[in-house]
Amino acid sequence: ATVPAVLPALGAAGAVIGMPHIARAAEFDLKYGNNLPLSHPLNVRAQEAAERIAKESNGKVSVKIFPNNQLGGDTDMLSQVRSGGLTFFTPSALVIATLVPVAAINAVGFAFSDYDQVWKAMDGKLGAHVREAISKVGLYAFEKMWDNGFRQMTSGDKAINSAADMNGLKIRVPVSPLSISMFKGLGAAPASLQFSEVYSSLQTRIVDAQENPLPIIQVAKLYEVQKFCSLSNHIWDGFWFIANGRAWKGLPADMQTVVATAINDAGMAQRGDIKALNASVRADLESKGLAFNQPSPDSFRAKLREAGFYGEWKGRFGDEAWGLLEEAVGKLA
Ligand code: X2X
Repeated sequence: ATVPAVLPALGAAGAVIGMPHIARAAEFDLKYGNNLPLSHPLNVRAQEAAERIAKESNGKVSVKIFPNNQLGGDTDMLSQVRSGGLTFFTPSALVIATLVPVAAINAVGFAFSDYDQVWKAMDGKLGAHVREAISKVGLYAFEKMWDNGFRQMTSGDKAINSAADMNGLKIRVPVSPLSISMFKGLGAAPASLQFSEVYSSLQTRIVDAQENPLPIIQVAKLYEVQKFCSLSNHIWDGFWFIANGRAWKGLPADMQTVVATAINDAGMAQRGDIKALNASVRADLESKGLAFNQPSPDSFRAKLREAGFYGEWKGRFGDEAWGLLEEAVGKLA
């Protein structure tokens, strides 16, 4: 190779004229971990947000995504985002509640009846109350919650038509005190397992049932290891997009704006994706062999009341949060 006798002149921005553009290392290398397969709308929209952030920050901020429990399960990622090993994480409200108990308030059984109620509450006073509680443990929660969906039950041996069918049912639930309490109240035998273990625990029959929104049942292929799906709509669940507090404060204000705008906009688009999927995914799952039924919520609600579920959780969440929930959905207990 020949060495040029005269080095090319440096341009104003420091780029070498006549040389191919060499990507500079970002000033802020941020890591985002989550528990869902790449094909889930959460990952599709997060990838778009990462590209927008790179562009609008002129390459200063880079967000690298670790999907599908690559960095460990929810419990591991929650401790990583607290320590700063991870910058961003999207725990379900059920899961971040192990750290911030009031965050599970949206998951009270059969509280929300539709998405109008959900977004009015979570984009309004109830969501603000939870974000405030999240900030007290050194985490920053972006304004717009992302959608997981209304949770439905699947089972392997028999369809769940009423609360009576849940007696003794071994059902996997997330690592969430509220989920355990609710399914015990329904007479089932719930087991907390991280999402990374759900498919194999159903396959090996450690548990016989699980509960998740339809888009997750689809992308995680749970129809391969379950036969029945009961459209119970028992919990509305969403993901809080959270950041390590120190890392967040370490970003200059203009970069915070770029990141927050991209993430909140992506969250809004992701809500639309789940809405569209909700309309189409049942037919797809039926074609894959899952048998659907739609039980009335009455027997489930009655069983939960009888078990003292609502009274207990009103006490645990406190009057202020419970009042905000009831403002959104009507009287519960
Ligand atoms: O673990 C689950 O079931 C999931 C994917 O819905 C949550 O993140 C709570």
